[in-house]
Amino acid sequence: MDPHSFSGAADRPGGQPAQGRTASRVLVVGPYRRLRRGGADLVSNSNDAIRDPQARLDEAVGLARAIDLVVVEALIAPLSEIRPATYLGTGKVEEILGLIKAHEVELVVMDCALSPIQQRNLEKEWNVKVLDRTGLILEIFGRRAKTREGTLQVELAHLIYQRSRLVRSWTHLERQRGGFGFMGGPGETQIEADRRMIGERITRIENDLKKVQATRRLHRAGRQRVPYRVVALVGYTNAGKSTLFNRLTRADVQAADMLFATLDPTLRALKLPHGGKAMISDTVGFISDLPTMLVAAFRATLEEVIEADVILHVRDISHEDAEAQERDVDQVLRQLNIDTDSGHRLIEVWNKIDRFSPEERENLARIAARRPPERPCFLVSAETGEGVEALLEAIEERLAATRITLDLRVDATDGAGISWIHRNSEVLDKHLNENHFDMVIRVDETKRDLAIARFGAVPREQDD
Ligand SMILES: Nc1nc2c(ncn2[C@@H]2O[C@H](COP(=O)(O)OP(=O)(O)OP(=O)(O)O)[C@@H](O)[C@H]2O)c(=O)[nH]1
Ligand SMILES: [Mg+2]
Repeated sequence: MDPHSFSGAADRPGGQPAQGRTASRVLVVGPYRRLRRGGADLVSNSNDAIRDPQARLDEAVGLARAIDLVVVEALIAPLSEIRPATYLGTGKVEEILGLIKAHEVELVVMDCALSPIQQRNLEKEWNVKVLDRTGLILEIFGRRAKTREGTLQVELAHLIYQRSRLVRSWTHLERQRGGFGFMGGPGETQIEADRRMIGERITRIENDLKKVQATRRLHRAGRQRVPYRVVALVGYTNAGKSTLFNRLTRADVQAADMLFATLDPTLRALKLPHGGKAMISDTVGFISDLPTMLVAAFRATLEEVIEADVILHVRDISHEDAEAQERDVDQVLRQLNIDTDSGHRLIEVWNKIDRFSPEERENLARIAARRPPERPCFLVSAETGEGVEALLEAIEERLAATRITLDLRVDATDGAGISWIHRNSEVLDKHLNENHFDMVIRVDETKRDLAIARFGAVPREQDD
């Protein structure tokens, strides 16, 4: 059975076929809390980033469209408080019921995180399937995954989500929809069996994942022996990472005006202006309120980012929510234990500057110039190529600067230590003196403290 199938609309009239499936008619609801700031209506997400409610709703509509749902109506439902039973107040629930009937809606997307009980109650009230933001994002990822690892990771996230939502309350929705996707909830009698089955599948997938990841780690180890540096692209979905990736490598990965166009990581060679070489990786985009289970499931894929020498944070600087998006990306990076404050690995790329007038660009350039040197940013247009050369120069400079030369002494019998050194550094010089080696090594800044802690290594002067 297709684990990501959803079949809520398969037998209903009015849906349009899309890629062999029947597209559901969808109503998108943005139940946003009101925040009054400076006279304007704004909303906040779990990250307390302030957003324009319409932009937030547009994003939710974009997410629904990303899996070919037909959005027949989208509305903001301003909230003063969250109701435990139905999330929305009774009046809103009634009003939406009217819309559902009028537009023959088959699925409601609630752009928030619903508890299983709230989801069930709303489904009962409206007699249609209800999907929350997490569910929708999981559904998209399910459609996008192409590699074996990507598929397994998404499936794992799905199962963990499903397990968390198995409650004894689904009597109204039988297994009629079938499928393993969470768009059809299990019937009550099925719960115990489902829980056991999900548990078993989780174990099996975790084992499969370990195998796939072990293979990938071998490849990476092979690459590290040739000490290639890695540049990783991160950023909000649709910021232009793949477009920049293509521009930098002359590759041809899919870039599209679509949320989560990229899911599986791609790695290519990157030639730098002064003969330097690195690998560059394009990865999945982030989004506001990205389910933590997805970040966890993708952790291994994001290893390229975690271990990268330079991280390019690509931002759509022309987006009205650019600041909120930046905070969301920072939050995910922190979840991956990437220090966003010290910034010695991070370069911000302010993309899509072609959308600005010359005056606006000058203004942006002034703001950029005022940033502290350890938090640099570059104005580029991945589309036209403007500013890309300067960015490449900066990457090369950064890669050179992060290599540090160290002197150290290691016991000749310390096999593990010597092997660590060879794996993690360039050995410039090595002498056997009685029972120890004196070595001169060059390491990335990220490995410096480890080398000092483990071997008492001493950094050389910078001009060495
Ligand atoms: N005007 C303009 N549009 C751009 C620029 N860079 C990217 N775009 C457009 O922005 C959209 C998203 O670009 P992608 O490169 O797919 O974005 P991404 O960050 O890879 O997105 P995901 O893979 O979905 O996370 C596409 O329609 C691009 O053509 C730019 O510099 N200027
Ligand atoms: Mg992409």
